[in-house]
Order: sequence, then structure tokens, then C-alpha cells
Amino acid sequence: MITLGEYIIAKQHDFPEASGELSQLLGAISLAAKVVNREINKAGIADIIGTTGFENIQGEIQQKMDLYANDVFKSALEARGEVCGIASEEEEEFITFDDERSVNNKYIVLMDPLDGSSNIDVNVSVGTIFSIYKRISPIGEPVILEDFLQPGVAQVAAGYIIYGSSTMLVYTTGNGVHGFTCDPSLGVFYLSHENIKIPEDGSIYSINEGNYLSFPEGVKKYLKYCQAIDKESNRPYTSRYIGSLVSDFHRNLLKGGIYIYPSTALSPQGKLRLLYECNPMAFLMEQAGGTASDGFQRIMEIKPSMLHQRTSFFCGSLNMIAEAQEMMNKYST
Ligand code: AHM
Ligand code: MG
Repeated sequence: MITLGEYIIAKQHDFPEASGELSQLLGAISLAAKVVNREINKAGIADIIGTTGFENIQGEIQQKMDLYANDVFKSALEARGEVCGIASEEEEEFITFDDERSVNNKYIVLMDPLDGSSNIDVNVSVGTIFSIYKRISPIGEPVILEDFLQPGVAQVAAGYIIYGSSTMLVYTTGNGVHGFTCDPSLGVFYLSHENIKIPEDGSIYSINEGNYLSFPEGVKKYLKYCQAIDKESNRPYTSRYIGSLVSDFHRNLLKGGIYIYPSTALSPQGKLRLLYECNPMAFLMEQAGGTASDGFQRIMEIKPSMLHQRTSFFCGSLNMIAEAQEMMNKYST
């Protein structure tokens, strides 16, 4: 049984310049995950389900657990003293850690502390997503917006925690994707899924089909392709949509599949956020042998201009994304 901490130390040669910093940083993230997990597990009997009555910067109703998770991850990252700033879905502006130790750090973290949080009220799996970059501003000075607006290709690490039937932490530092399952009796993450690879041909498609009428023509055509009967390519595919990105992504990663959140009437730029939802998932997906695009171009090459920027998101098995992109190019340009 190899723990997360042991594994990171054993793999430190993958990431020599970070030496102990990355293990400290992932240690802070895994500690915060255990605290959030403990609260989620008792959601029905503690006063933590439901909304706060407030909206976040993106006009979305904040759940009590959104704010709780945000505070837990923020405090854990600040206390560990390995990052110089963070950005979060729940915070309008990025946060600078400018005490003497933090200002000399190299790394920043972007996160969605609790993705899919409205699902907690109905006991459905949710997740935390994180993305780690090296700052581009000089060490010793406070972080600046440009540190957070780097394209996904500059990520040094990314991952998620899924609070599901078991709690898992899955991460990459650019050398494969590795998954750890939490033993709840010990509160320890053990290596359970080393070097995860997504099948090149999947047979699951995940999309909120209720928005069908306002999907781009290319997406409509692709959905009809998924539903067509063709023995050779194993169609019709199976439709699975949880409405919790981490859960939909995790299932498709293990089984093979495609996740699509395209532009819709309600979300003309797409719903998901580039910096702390799509980029980290794209990095993981590419490392697992899959791919991620906005329908036309690689997600990780998009140059962000805003912290809370949204994008269309197509993510999953190589050949499924290729087919969907072909339809986009043919019908939606
Ligand atoms: P959130 O960050 O506010 O929780 O929103 C992101 C979530 C994703 O987890 C999920 O894939 C998507 O929104 C579901 O959206 P919809 O309900 O429109 O299908
Ligand atoms: Mg989210």
C-alpha cells in the first residue's frame, strides 16, 4: 500500500525543480479534501445543505458548501505557505498571499473548490478541481493577474478530488495520471489507479440534452451520430449525464467516453470556466491519452483574457472527440 505522500516523494524526479514544494502543496490539498469530505458525508444532518441566498461573481447562487469548501482550501493553502496566490470560482479577484514567506514562493493555484455543489442536497457525487502554475512575475513581489492568465499548456500540475461512493484524489504533473482512494477509517489516500489511460474509442456520451434546441448544428449532428445504429462502431452509444463535471469526467476517463458542454442559449460562451474547470481537466485528459477542445481548437492553447472566462468544452476519448470536431468543422463554422 503506497500513500499519496510516499508516491509523490518517490516520483520527485519527475518534477525536480519543485523538490519538496509540490508534495507540500498536494499535502495541503489532500488535507483540505479530507475536511471537506467529512462535512459532505454528514450533509443531511448538519446545517450545511442549501443555498446561502447570495450569488457569486458569475451570478450563480452560492451553496453553503461552496463557501465552506472555498474557506477550507484557501486556509489550507495559505497555512502550508507553498503558494504566493490563488484564484477561485468563489472569489471575484485573485488572492495574494504576501507575507514574507509566501511572496517568495513560485507557485499559484486556481481552483473550483466544490464543483457541482447543487448536487449535494440530493446526495450525488461532487468534486474539487485544481490547477497549479509557476508564477511569471518576479519572486519576492506580490502576484499579478498575468500569473493567473497563462494558457493551460503552462500548467505544472492539475487534479481533482471526487467525493463519491469512495473519495479519490486524481492528479498529474505531466507524467501520467494517478489516482488515490481515501481509506476513511485512517484518513489516508492510497495509490489505487496508477497511470490511468482512457480508451481511444469510448461508447458513452455526456451532455445536458435538455439544451438540444440551442446547441450548435455540429453538436446536434454529432448527437444523431451517437444515437445511430451501427454494429461495427458499437452504436448507439450510451447516454450518461450526472451534471457534476468531476463525476462525469471520472467515469468517462475510466470507461471511455465524451463529455460536451457546448454554447447554449443560456450560456452563449459555454458554461464551464476555462481556468479552473476546463484547463485542469484538459491536462489530465491529455495525460491519460485523450484530448480536450472547444470544438475547434485545443483547450490548453487558448490564451485567457479573464479570470472567470468561460468556454465550450469537448473532452474525452481521442476518436470520439475527433468525430465531434469533424462535425463542428463541417456544420458549425
Ligand atoms: P458549478 O461550478 O457552478 O457547480 O457548475 C459547473 C457544473 C458542472 O459540474 C456540470 O458539468 C455542469 O455545471 C452542469 O450544468 P447543467 O446543469 O447546465 O447541465
Ligand atoms: Mg464548477
